Amino acid sequence: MIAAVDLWPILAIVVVVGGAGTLVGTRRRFRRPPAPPPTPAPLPEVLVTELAPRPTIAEPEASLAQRLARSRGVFDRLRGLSGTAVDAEQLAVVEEVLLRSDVGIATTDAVMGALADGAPQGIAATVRGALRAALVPERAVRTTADPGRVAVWLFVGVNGVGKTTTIGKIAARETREGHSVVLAAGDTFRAAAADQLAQWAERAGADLVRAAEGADPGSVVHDAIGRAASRGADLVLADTAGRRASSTNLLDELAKIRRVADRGPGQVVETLLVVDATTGQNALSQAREFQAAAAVSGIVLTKLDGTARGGIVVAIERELGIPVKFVGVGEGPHDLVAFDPDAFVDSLLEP
Ligand SMILES: Nc1nc2c(ncn2[C@@H]2O[C@H](COP(=O)(O)OP(=O)(O)OP(=O)(O)O)[C@@H](O)[C@H]2O)c(=O)[nH]1
Ligand SMILES: [Mg+2]
Repeated sequence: MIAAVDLWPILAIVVVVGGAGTLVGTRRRFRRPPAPPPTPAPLPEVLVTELAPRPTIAEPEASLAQRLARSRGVFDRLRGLSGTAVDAEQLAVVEEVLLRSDVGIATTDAVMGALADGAPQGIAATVRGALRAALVPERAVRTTADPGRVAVWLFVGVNGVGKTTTIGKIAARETREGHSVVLAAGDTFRAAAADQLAQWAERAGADLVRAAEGADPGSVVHDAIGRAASRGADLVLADTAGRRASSTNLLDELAKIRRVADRGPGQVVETLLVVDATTGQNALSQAREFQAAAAVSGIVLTKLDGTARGGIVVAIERELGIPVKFVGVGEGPHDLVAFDPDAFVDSLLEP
């Protein structure tokens, strides 16, 4: 009782002070002029997206032969040929199949030459051997740079061939293997290109360096390399625009990006030309043009799932000597295959 009475003065002070506080707060609230709209902070030259947590992606189930079903379909008649003595009718079938599959005239002639003396192992096996011989022997993919430098892969190619999608797939593949990857949104030609790459970065759990539309692509790549170096990341994958006023401008721009990427800590260890297999011989002429100007170290042949002309792989390798390093077989993160010539030829010719 005595204790309760003693507390009264303290309670009274608390009530008075609290009430006054509320009153002041209320009056302030009523008096405050409407707040001016916040001025947006200026965008930094280069925006950086933090590393996203790595999602789990289900493994694909389809075999290469299933993914290349259309191209394999063209070889149905050839696989059906039997016997070891090759007659004129069979030769005509082989020739037609090879030309339809887009392996090119030079390879078709080479295969016909191989069949001229008969096919002791069978026609399909002989064709298999001749196609295999037309493919380049060396196709190592370099993922590491010299000590103290950052490995950069530069992706080049005309618009719509699948550069950004391929970068997304490779980022997913690399992060799955425990590597840290920085994506450089070097296609500053349109804002949507960086948004598309940002989606892939999130999906793959990769870092992204991007800039506003119209920014200098070289500076984006430069900043991505700086970021990779400071974080000790394993690989920078640099996207580039497929569009410019002319192909000369496009190739000049790529040369500039390459110079920047190959300076300081950066080292371009792969320049991958992305070409769309569904464009057939057009892919070949693009490869020829870029090869001369962009020091291409390998080709990514996309959309092989969507064409019956898978033989274009052989045409590119035989006629240009550039190794196909990856093939795209769909639009998902798993739909990229490191090109294996034996598996490829088998997928067309094995029973
Ligand atoms: N079926 C199939 N579609 C693919 C493959 N690779 C890419 N694509 C699709 O092709 C379209 C173009 O791909 P992008 O990656 O945007 O091409 P890009 O070269 O970056 O194009 P630009 O940015 O305009 O230069 C998209 O719809 C992709 O999903 C593939 O291997 N198979
Ligand atoms: Mg793109």
